[in-house]
Amino acid sequence: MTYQGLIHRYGQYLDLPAHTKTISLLEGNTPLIPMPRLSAELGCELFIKFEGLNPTGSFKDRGMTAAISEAVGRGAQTVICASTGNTAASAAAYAARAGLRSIVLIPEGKVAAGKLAGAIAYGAEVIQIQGSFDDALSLVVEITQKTPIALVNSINPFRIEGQKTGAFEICDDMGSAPDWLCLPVGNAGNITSYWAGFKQYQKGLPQILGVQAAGAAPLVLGHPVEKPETIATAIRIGKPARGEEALEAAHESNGRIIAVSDEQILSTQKILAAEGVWVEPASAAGLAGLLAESAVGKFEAKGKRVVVVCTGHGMKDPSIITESFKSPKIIPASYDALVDLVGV
Ligand code: AN7
Repeated sequence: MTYQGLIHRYGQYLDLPAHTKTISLLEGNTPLIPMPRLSAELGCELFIKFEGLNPTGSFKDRGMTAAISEAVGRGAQTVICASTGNTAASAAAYAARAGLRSIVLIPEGKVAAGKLAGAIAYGAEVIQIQGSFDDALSLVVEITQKTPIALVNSINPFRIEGQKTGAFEICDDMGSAPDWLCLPVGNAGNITSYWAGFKQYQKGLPQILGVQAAGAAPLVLGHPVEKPETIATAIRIGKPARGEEALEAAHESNGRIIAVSDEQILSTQKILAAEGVWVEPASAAGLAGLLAESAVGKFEAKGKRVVVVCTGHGMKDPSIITESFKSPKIIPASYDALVDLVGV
């Protein structure tokens, strides 16, 4: 039978109410890509779980199929979220599919072009907030407490249920859990979901390396960050809603949460692209963290199977690339000019 999406495949493992009415775009089922050159360099067996290949280009679709399916089944007519961009695009797509109105609040001027375009294309009402993601999240929490609008941020428990499927897929593909799982941490829904998923699936437990951007690293600093700043706008979050659970996941798994600089994030984005895997900046954070740990001898690589979750596609944030690279050269439409330039 052809693939029918995550609720169809893993619904029996997800704690969703009986009224849930499946809304799917055939999300999930993303590839676990072997990385032979990086494996050789690091001395471990490294795989990328490429979540950028979900229908709206990020891992958010795993949680959104569950959250929107529950919301529509309970009769919700409008959904809302705060977002650094990917949640907005995903909520907009699944709401459109379900025939719901969607409203998304984003921090003014801090959302990557591909995400904003997606949210608009799928028909969301996009509202820019003169403030941070954290300010936007407070607003959507308040409005959903006082009105029938449904909240689809990862505070919504069904988002976590759906996102557990990332862990299930990895276990199914590898036969058991890897030794390490590395991933970026922003609002901390994904790390919470993966840990819950691995615990539930009982195919072994990885150590978890959660990675924040240095300018937005509340879980490393141990306190909220009032004015988070990073080029990785997806994880430009100063007060993670599930911060406690993220710290618990790191602790219980005998792992840790660390921070990497924007320079490390951008150089790792290039390393991945040089392997044919183009991810958005935030999505390079997991590997950036692993490389940093390895460089200072804190990563015991030998014989280890490591999965790095790359959460969003590079096409989400094209300007990061075009701004930092020289524009393509321009020549006349002539063979001689081409041969001259190519130098053959
Ligand atoms: C590519 O879209 O918070 O720790 O509003 O887009 O579960 O928040 C996005 C987060 C990592 C962090 N990678 O995941 C949003 C939003 C990418 C992301 C994260 C996000 P969480």
